[in-house]
Amino acid sequence: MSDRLNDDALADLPARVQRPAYDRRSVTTGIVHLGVGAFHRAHQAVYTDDVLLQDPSWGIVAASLRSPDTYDALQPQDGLYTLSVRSQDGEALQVIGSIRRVIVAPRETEDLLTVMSDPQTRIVTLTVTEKGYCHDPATGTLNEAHPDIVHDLAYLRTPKSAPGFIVEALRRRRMAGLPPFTVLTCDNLPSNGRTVKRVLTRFAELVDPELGRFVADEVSCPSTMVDRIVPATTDQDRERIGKALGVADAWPVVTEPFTQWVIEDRFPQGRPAWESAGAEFVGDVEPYEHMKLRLLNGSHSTLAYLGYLAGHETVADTMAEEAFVRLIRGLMDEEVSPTLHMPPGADLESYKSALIERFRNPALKHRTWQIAMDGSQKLPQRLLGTVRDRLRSGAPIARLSLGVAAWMRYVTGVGEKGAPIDVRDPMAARLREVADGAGQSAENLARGLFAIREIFGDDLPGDPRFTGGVTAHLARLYEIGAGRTVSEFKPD
Ligand code: CS2
Repeated sequence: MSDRLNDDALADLPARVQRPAYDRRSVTTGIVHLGVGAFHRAHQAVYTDDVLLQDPSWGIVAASLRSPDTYDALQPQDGLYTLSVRSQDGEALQVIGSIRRVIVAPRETEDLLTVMSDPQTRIVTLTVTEKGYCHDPATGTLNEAHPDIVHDLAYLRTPKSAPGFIVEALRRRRMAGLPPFTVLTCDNLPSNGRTVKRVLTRFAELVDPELGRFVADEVSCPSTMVDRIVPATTDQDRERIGKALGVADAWPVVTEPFTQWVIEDRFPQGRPAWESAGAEFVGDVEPYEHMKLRLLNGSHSTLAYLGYLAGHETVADTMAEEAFVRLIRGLMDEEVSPTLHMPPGADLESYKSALIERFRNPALKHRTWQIAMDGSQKLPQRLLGTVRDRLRSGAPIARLSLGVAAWMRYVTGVGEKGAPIDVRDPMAARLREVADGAGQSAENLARGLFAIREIFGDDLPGDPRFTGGVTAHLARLYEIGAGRTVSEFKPD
C-alpha cells in the first residue's frame, strides 16, 4: 500500500474518512480555476466534488499563477487532498477529488491557455485575492501601470496576470469561433462580477477595440458572495490528518463547518447544479455581498490589526478578551447594520451572533497576521464603503475609524514593543516610505496615508469627521497601545 494519499490509497482509508462517491476516471474538465489556494480547495472545489456523481463533466483543472507549491504537493496525490472541518465538537475528514490536474502557470503557460481555450471548458473560476485583479481598489478600474499588466499587454501570448490569461484565452476562443466561457470570480471584491468585467473589458480594449466590444457584449461575469474561514494549514494539521488517514497528505486544508456561496445565475454555457450542494442562486448578489464584506470581513480586518498590535496570535485568542467582543458587537450593531439592505429572508441578528461564534472557534488557528495582509486592497470594501454611507447620513463612525487607525499603526512595520512587523502588501514599500517620513507623529502618518488616493479616494481625505477621528485614534494607539485603547473604548 502507498504511504501517500492518491487514487490507489482511497480504498484503504479508514471508514470515518469520506471520499469521492463517483468514479474519478469518468470525470472530464468543465472548469478551469485560477488561483489554487486553500480557499478554493475548501470552498468551490468541495461544492463541485458534491455534484460530480450527477454530472462528471465538471471536473476542475486548477492553476496557480505563481508558485509551484500546490502542484508539488498534489501532483503525487493525483490531485487528491483532505478537507478537515473543525469545531469544538471535533474534526470531520473528507477526501476531495474534483481537481483533476494542477498547472503551474509560469512554467506551463501554453498548456493553461490550451485548456482555457478548449470547447469543454465552460467556466473559469477565480480566487486570486484582491490584488490579483490588478485594479485600483478605490475605483475598481484596471491599473494600467501595474507591472504585470504592462508585461501582458506587450506579450499577449505569455501572460502572467489573471486578466492577461483570461483575455488571451477569450481571444483564442473568438478566433476559433467558440463561445466564451463564463468568468466566475470568487474573491472578496465589491460587486465582484462587475469589477472583473470592467477590468477584463478594459484590458481587451487595450489589446484591440473589437476584442473589447466582444468582452463587453458576450462574456458573462456573474457576481458571487463566498464565505468560509480557511486559515493557512500548519505542520500540526498535516501530522494529525496524516495519522487519521494512515497515509501522508502533503497539503490538507482546514476549515470551519460554516460555508456559504451565493451566485447570480448567468451561465450561458451551462453550469454544475451547485444548488444541490447548498449554493444559492439569486438575481442580485449585492445585499449578500454587503452583509458579508461589511460584517464579516470588516470585523475581521479590525480584529486583525488591533489584535495583532495587542499581541494576539489568532482571531480566537483576540476574541477571548471581552473588550474585543464588545467592540466588534458595537461595530456590527451600531455602525454597520444601519447601512445594510438585508437579503430577502436573511436574519440579521442570528447572522451576527453566528459570526461572533465563528470568530471564537478555538479549533481554528486563524492568524491575525494572515488577515492583516494586503490591507490596501481590502480596506475600501471592508470599512471605507461603510464609512462613506455613514458620513452621508451624518452618523458616527467611531469604531470604523478605529479600525482604519489600527491599520495605519500596523503598516508602520514596527510593533508596540519595537519588534518589526512583516507587512505584506502590494503597496508595502510606499506605506513604509510614508511611515519612515512621519516618525512617531500620528498627524504626519495619517496625513501621509490619507494622500494615497488608490485607497481613500478623492472624498475621504477631505472630510474632517473621518480624518480627525482616525488621527485621534491613531494618537491613542501610539500613546496607550491597542489593548488599552480597546478596553477603554467609549464611542464618542
Ligand atoms: C479574511 C477572509 O484573510 C482575510 O482577509 O478576512 O479570508 C475571510 O476569512 C473569508 O472572507 C471568510 O469567508
